Amino acid sequence: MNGAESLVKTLVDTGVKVCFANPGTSEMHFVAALDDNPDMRCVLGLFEGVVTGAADGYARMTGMPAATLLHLGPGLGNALANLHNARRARTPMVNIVGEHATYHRQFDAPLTSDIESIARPVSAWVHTSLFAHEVARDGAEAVRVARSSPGQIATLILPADTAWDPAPAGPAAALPPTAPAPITDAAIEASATALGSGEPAMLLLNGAALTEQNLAQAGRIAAATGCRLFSDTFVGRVQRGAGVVPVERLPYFGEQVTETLTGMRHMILVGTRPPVSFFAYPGKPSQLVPEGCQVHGLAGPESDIAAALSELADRLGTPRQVAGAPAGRPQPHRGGTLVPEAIAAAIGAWLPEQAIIMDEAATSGFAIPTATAGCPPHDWLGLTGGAIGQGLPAAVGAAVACPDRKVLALEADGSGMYTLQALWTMAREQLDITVVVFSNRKYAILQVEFMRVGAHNPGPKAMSMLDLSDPDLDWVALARGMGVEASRADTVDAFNDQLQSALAGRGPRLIEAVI
Ligand SMILES: Cc1ncc(C[n+]2csc(CCOP(=O)(O)OP(=O)(O)O)c2C)c(N)n1
Ligand SMILES: [Mg+2]
Repeated sequence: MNGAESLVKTLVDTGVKVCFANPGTSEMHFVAALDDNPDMRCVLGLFEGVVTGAADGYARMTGMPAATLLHLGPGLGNALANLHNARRARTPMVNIVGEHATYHRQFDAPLTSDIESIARPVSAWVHTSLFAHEVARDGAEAVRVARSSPGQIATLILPADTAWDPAPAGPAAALPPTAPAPITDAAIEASATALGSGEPAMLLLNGAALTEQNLAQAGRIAAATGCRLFSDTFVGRVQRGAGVVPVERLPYFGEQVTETLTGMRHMILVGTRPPVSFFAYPGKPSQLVPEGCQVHGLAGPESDIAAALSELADRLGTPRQVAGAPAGRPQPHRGGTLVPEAIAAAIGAWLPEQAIIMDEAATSGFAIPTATAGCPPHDWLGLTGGAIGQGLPAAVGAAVACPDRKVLALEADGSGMYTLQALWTMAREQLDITVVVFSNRKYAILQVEFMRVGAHNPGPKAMSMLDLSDPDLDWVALARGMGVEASRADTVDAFNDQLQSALAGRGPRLIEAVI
């Protein structure tokens, strides 16, 4: 057995069953080892941002890390934006980054770079293997770090000779990940006192707090005390729909958050930090905890969130069960030109049971959360780190993770263009994904932000930086060129027909919604 084979076997043995890959010469022995291992699924991405975004989507849905395979510093660099999003989602992930053989580095061949420095800002753990016989143990440690609460990114750099040299001892055994941190009685007591004060209070939830089970506990707390339940604006994954305890989502703009939270006296944090404005704006506050509101840290992201919520609910003496969101679907619109509200109504009308929505719809998606609130239970994945280009790759990963569930990727046109190569992987793997591209042919949000930051009136040169027309993107041709069946809709009726047929069928489909 060589080092690469010992690593792949270790990954499989420790629960890593999928490798999203974009390989090069230095990774050839790792690629060969994948071949020998029927328990490791390999998925090719044609850009490294697709690879890491897919690994993120996969782990959000399974709770288990996928491996990525990336080519030296430049490959890792291409992958960085979606590694940033994954880090912000607290996603478990194991990156395997190929490197020149240990003895070759001194010659400064063209692909030589400081890989560890590129990896560090997005990784909780970075390590370069030095000997083939250490690779398996290093791999087990990478999986241990990735699986440690609440989920982390581990990057293992694999010099080519550590992959091809013999590793006779073979694979390494799994190492126990760090468990969620226990909750103190003092934290439960402080939160119970605040909630019992009769003053306006809220829970701010993120991470594991947004699973159906943990939301049920949060719902018990709300039923007992009248507190409101909020999530952060952008969350990795929230379970929602009929029968699930609903959460309000904090709005995007700071002043909307301030308005929403006015009068709040207690904010209890569960799996998150106090809210801050996405950007700074001249003369506007960065921190969004309202004046006079006390913040109570019940559970951090790394904490045992399930225990925190259930123990607090028990302490408050609440009923064992509370009702979730009522079932109900909107009526689809009929006739007329296509507008975002009509798209939202259609999605609400026909969203399949157990669908997975990946939301990167940006400004066009505003009506979809309300339209789908009473749909059958589904998962909602968000853009956690603000680095656009996550949606299509994460949809790939979610579909690989959950082959029996329909994935609906809601994709703004500008965001989609960063990682559109994901469409090819959808076709190659025949993934059951319906992509709706919101083709407004502009960076609409930046046109709004232009005014909000107080920049002077935009002239034609400035506006052309925020505009995607001239030429118009032809999403139908782009998708077909990568093997994905596609159609265009600019009327409500056409969109309704196309969405219904896409959701009723199986396999990848793209609808360009011209709005
Ligand atoms: C990696 C990355 N590059 C650039 C940006 C800056 N940015 C934020 S929104 C945006 C345009 C979004 O346009 P689109 O996806 O079409 O959504 P729309 O605003 O039109 O709804 C850009 C370029 C970013 N957030 N992330
Ligand atoms: Mg746009």
